[in-house]
Amino acid sequence: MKKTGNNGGALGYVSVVVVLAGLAAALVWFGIPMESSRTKKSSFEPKMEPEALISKDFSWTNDMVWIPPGKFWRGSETGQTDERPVREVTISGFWMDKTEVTVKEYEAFVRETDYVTVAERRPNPEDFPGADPALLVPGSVIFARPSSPVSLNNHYAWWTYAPGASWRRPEGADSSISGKENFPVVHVCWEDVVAYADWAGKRLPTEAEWEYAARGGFNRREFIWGDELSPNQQWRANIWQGEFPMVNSSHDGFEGVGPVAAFEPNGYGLYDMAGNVWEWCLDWYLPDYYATGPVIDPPGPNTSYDPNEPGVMKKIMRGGSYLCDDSYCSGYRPAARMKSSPDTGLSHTGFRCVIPGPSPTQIAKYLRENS
Ligand SMILES: [Ca+2]
Ligand SMILES: [Ca+2]
Repeated sequence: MKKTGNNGGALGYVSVVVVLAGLAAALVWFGIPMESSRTKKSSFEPKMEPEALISKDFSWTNDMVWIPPGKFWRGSETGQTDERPVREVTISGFWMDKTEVTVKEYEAFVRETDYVTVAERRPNPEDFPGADPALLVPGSVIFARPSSPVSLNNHYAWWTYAPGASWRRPEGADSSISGKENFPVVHVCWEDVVAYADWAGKRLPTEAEWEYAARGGFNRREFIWGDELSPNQQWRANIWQGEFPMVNSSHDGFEGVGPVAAFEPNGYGLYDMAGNVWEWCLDWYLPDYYATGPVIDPPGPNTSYDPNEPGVMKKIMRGGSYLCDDSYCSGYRPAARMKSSPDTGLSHTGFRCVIPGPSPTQIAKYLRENS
């Protein structure tokens, strides 16, 4: 198992602002704001108390699994420096979506609310001083496999701004979601996923909750299924085989995003906690948070700092994607941390949600007393 330097981050350092600026000489970017004005500030307060759900039916539990309260060893001694120090962390129980949020689920939210995702909004010219307004069109960033060898240090070689790309057109203006209802929704930025979570009466998982759930009740394993990447030559997740970013041998059965739940679930019954698409978390990113943060239900820091891009606030995302391979990213390890600009949805980024309670025991008690 190779442990590379920080190059795995290049998959996550992409911001729509930076890519736009990198692509067109006409787009001269004089400073990256904390949050692009393409997004509006999104204050999220977890509002789901156990009592809030007691009066409703419990059919929502069908698509979620209960992650029991407990302790786990967070981080990795052998991974990146921001995965240390390894500390035992205590987590309260919560429900978690079994799968990444699907196109069908996101579509239901949009149909009911008329929500317009950030990728579908016209970029604000004030964010791009000096740019030709004609170039500022709605769109998103997609992976485009280079046709000749490229330096792994230059992620512009495989990320490109695609006008018209959005969750409805995941591969660009001419693509569609027809037949992909069971695929994870992508091209959703942090604001877009929080809007969905609010609508669904859920919230994003904290980074600690996400890792605890991903480990599936097993401690200190390299991967969520064990310590071998592909036991018996069997791939256990939709990741990248071949030579990133040019040769994708798709030995796991999927060249790009695949349908949710195509692989065996983890120990808690959660699907795709490794690979397929990255999953946004609630937390800001701080590289040294494990050394300084609390060890009981860590809520995440209240600020962000990424030494690789000091001017850009970053949110955590977890689990790796179909673009992660052993030599380059290995973001599918449960300990691997990734961060990305919250204003940017990408073709490999989605999410899933959690609900802190009530526990199955509380539900059973309620049903007993109210039947
Ligand atoms: Ca694959
Ligand atoms: Ca995933």
